[in-house]
Amino acid sequence: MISNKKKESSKAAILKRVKVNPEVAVIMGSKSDWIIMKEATLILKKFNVNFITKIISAHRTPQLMCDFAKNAEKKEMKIIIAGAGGSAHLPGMVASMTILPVLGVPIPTSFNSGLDSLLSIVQMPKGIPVSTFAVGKSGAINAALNAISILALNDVSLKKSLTKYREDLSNSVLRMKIT
Ligand code: RP5
Repeated sequence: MISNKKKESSKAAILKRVKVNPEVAVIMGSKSDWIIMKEATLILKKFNVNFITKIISAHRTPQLMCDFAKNAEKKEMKIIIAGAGGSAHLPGMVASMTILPVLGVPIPTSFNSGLDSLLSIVQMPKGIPVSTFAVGKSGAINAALNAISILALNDVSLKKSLTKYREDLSNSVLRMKIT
């Protein structure tokens, strides 16, 4: 059983972090991807990580994609989370134009629940990596948590928050009961 005092201190650990310029970009190929990608932003908000969101279509707005990818580092972005569905070339194309880590989230589609998106993002030929996550909301959440763990390498308060988050996860399982 977690005491109220403990609960409060865990909340404080997460809220303590001083906001800095956006460090994470959450981009997606279409507004239709937002229902999935929103999950990543909820996690980033929870950890008080500043981010931007942007719709960038690799095949419908290729110039916008190039401009974004080439300028992301100059704008002091540290990590790019990119969601795309179908042929899902957005994460790979963005990764080809920046050395920032690109975390790819396959969006579910009507074809085999998004297997097309998953294979497209995960099968990057050697040389240009895209870290690839599970299809759908779990992938979006884990991409955000992975971004936080990368940022936590140089951020003590984020590291504490992430450790607490893991403890809370463990505790939630320990509290599970089968009726
Ligand atoms: C991709 O095509 C997007 O990432 C989206 O998942 C998919 C469908 O886009 P809409 O037709 O809904 O705009 O570019």
